[in-house]
Amino acid sequence: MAAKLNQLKLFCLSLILFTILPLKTFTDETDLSWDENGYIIYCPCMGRFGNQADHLLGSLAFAKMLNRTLVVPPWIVYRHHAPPYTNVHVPYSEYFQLEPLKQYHRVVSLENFMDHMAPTHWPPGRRVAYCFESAVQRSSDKKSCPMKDGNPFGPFWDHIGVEFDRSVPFVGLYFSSYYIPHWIKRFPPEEHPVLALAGAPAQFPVIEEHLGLQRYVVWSEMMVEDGEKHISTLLHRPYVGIHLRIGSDWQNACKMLQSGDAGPHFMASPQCVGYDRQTAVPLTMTMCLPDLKEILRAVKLWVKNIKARSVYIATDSESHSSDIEKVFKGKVKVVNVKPDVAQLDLYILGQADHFIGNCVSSFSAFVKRERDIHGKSSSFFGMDYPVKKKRKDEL
Ligand code: GFB
Repeated sequence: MAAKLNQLKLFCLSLILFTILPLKTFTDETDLSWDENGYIIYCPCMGRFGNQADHLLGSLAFAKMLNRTLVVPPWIVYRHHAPPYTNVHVPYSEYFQLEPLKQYHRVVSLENFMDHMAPTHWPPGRRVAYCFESAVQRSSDKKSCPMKDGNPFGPFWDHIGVEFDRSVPFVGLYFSSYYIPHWIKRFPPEEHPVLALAGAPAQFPVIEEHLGLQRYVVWSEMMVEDGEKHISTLLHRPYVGIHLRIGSDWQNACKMLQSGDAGPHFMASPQCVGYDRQTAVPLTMTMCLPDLKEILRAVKLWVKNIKARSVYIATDSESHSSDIEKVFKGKVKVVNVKPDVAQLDLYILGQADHFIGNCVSSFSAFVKRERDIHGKSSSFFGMDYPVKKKRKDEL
């Protein structure tokens, strides 16, 4: 009997060793074997999280069109007001899973690329920078791509220990699908295996065609665990999630609307005014910078609409939580966490039963895209007005 049991154990062990483990190794090797079609590596050097996320979607699409592997950069987090008082480079996989991106296109994390591929295939001495000719003109020596000029450019490449050996400027090439044949002709992978770019090969905000790529941006297990813990301990469903982008940097940005310097397309605004400039609805100051009256109006409307029992406030500055509490006379729980990691706010907003965002903010846009993918309802401050009650004779 004991001998039979041992035989069975041996059989199970061999099954694991010869079938499951090789599969795992295969996955890892595929990730780390050199792609002859070449790579795209870039610095997510424009804006903060929402801007970087928009750029990631466009870059993914660009890499797929060029049939090159995308080297997924870390998130650049600007921690200048709190320790460590500098830029922090957070690996993509800390907030999101890398695997789901691969359902769309070949990717490798920057960390893996530098540790396992760069030493052999992109070693010091062979590191070429690619940039627009106009950027070269702006550089101090007027000869090379200004890959490391200023913050966050310098610290980004420094943190992975990259110095560039030479520059290849280009003209007449842009990042839209129209130019793909030109890119392929100009930079064949045999001669240009790694296209290292100073910024994302993408437009901001993300173009309408690429909004759906958000489905491949899937939260990491750690973020889900943390987010769900906060939701279950602090909130009662249904809950309305709101994003208040009202801090001083934002007030300054919205002033451009007052001065008439911005059209309807201002930062992330195509998400609510429409992507077509010809038909875009006007962008108002209340949409960019809702005042307390507008905040209370929208929250009241949506709490009533979905019979919410809680309101979750994500904010870049003031929460207005006591004003909101007063409106509901203690009948609705109002929660504001002010997390150290902004992505926790994003997660909780993404899971809300209704979301009210800021149309102009790419932080809100991230939430809106994610909710659209999952068929969840969203609205924007300054846009949805209470539906007029129909008179009885209209019914
Ligand atoms: O995400 P983001 O690019 O959106 O940048 P915008 C705003 C940053 O502010 C976020 C913090 O990444 C967060 O770090 N932040 C904003 C918040 N709202 C919240 C919030 O509700 N909760 C938490 N925890 N943090 C652009 C910037 O911002 O605005 C540009 O990327 C520039 O650099 C421009 O400042 C004016 O599109 O709103």
